[in-house]
Amino acid sequence: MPLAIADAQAMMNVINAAKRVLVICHRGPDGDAIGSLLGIAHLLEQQFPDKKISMHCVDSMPDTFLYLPGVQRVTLSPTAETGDCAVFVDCAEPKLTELHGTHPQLFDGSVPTVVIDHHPDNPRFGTVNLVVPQASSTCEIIVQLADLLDWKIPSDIATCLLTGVYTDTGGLLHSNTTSDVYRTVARLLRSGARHQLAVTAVFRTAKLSTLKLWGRVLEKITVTEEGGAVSAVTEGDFRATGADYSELVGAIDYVNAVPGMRFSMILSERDGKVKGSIRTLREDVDVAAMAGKFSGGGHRKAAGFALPGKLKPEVRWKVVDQEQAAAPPSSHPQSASSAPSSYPSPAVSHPTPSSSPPPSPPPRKVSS
Ligand SMILES: [Mn+2]
Repeated sequence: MPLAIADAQAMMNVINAAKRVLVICHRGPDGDAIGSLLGIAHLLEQQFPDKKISMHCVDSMPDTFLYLPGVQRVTLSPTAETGDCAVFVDCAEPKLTELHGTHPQLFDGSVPTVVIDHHPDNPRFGTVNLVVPQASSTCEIIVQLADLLDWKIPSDIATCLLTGVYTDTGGLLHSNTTSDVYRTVARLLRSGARHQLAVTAVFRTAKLSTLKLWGRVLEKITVTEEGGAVSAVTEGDFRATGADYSELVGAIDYVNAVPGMRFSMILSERDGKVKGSIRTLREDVDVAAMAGKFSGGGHRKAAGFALPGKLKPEVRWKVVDQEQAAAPPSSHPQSASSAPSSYPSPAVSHPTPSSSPPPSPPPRKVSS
């Protein structure tokens, strides 16, 4: 269901009644969070020149997005005053802002708020909620909003909004890339969005440390008996490559590219925990259920978990008799078909979290 004009008008009533507008996105901001933060803030400045519009995020902006016009104006936590209103973008729930503890007035109804989001499980925590689960991204909703209200989208704002559509659809490759997404992209390009700027920064730029870390991930891929492509990175890998944890994001797509797998997984060690990211391309595999076994969660095709512990690599050797070793190649990718017939066939198991079962960690959802 597209955005309703009544919702757009309800948002206008909140903004009209306020002196200042605090626009807020979630912690650990991605392209959609930052694109929608800048996009709606700039649109509001254009439409309400007499109001003070400020942009906030508890985390600083990642280098990848420093090309976005106006990004340097984003500041950390806001100071909420009487007469303010707040607009939350791309926030699936209050705690993702990290302001729920420090700024209760933004969540208890004292300050009127507008929530613009596309996450289906958004609890609609605003005074006015523009929640459109069918939208690929929050930026796509903001384009709809601007068109409903007959607001112009100048080139700089179009570049911000296009960035969010690109990043949340993985460069128009994910299954959420509907015909509406293509229409939105065409509309933004007509408005002068600088798409090569976005493509180069988001999809064609990687730090040396990131490439080195990904090299380790790719080198260590093993195929498990259950049909999983699994890799793992240790604290030592992070130290040796100089990469931080955030640089692992995206590597899973390469592990997931091994043909014929039921699922793919990257295990990573961080701060005494082992984090797992799981993906699948198959309809008949539910990785959220797999992650659930380790107190994690997520979606059917992308999920994750975190367990206390460390990674312990393990090598398994299997002794087979001559007849078996000489048998024609089986369908199993680890069969020793090319080994001389009298050799034992090596089967390398994937590294597994080596800790004893954790003292039942509280159920949590690990974003994937
Ligand atoms: Mn989003």
